[in-house]
Amino acid sequence: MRRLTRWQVLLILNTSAMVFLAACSAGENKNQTTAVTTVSPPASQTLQILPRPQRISDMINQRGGQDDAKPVLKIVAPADQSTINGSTVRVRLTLSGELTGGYKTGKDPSTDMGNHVHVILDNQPYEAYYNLDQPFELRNVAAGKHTLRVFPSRPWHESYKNDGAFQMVTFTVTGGGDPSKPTTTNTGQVVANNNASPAGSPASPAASPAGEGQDMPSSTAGDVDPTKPLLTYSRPKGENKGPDADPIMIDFWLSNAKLRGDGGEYRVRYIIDDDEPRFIDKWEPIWLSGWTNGPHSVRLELLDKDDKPIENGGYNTTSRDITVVK
Ligand SMILES: [Cu+2]
Repeated sequence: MRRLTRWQVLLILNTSAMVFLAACSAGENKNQTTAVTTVSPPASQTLQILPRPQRISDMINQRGGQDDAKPVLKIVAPADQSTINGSTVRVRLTLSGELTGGYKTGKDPSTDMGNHVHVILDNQPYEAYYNLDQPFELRNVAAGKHTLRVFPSRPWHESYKNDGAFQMVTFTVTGGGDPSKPTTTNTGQVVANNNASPAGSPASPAASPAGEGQDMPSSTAGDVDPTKPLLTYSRPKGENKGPDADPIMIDFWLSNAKLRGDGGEYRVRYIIDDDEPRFIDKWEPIWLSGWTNGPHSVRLELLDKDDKPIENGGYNTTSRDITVVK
């Protein structure tokens, strides 16, 4: 069945309210005037896929072959299947592989950009890790089982998709942090707010106008099988402004699944706000243009050959609340 758009739902609700109010005023409330608020339709948004923006092609050209690098990550800590006492998890990564064009991670102080690693606790929005020589810690991690996923990304947050780029471990925290406080990194970035409903529930764009950092659930691992098809949501997240506001890149990591356009049988479905679902059949980023200012939701789902969502610990269907600031 076709999904109703937000506007259609509003229209139905508004129409029912008017019928109800009319019925009331026909009865005992004859003398009472009732103001019926007219709901304005949201500013129209028609998204279209654009080719890779010129400013990014320019960056690729200036990077001297770094985009052909095949960076391979290793999660040294936490060790897979390890148990950590206390609530601080130290993350240590090493980088190897074909580091062509002088590829290295780190922020260029003049542009505040650079190659970096996306670090994902459970199924939270990623945190960026630029200088792998500096410590990276997750603090106030909740007691229980967790997953950590990492992969290298370009300065504009597009992931490297070569073999060995993506790594994942599962670990258990005993003791754990204070559940009334957020989980943060050692630099104070909030990784999980520990204050909302469980992960995996489709996000409503109105629920979290400030986007990322507002409504993040208490974080523990999904029951993920690392040998099964797995979609890892990467971009977009949080606030998207300036040149990142339009077009906005959708990017994800795929493990154990090849998309139809790449000779496999899987596909990725994406739903922006409550619009019609659309599909991605090649594993590469897409750039979507035409966003209206304000809050939006982006949902990615991994589908099998029958277009059915593939369950894997809840990670294969992920919604993020984002904000567009133009
Ligand atoms: Cu990034």
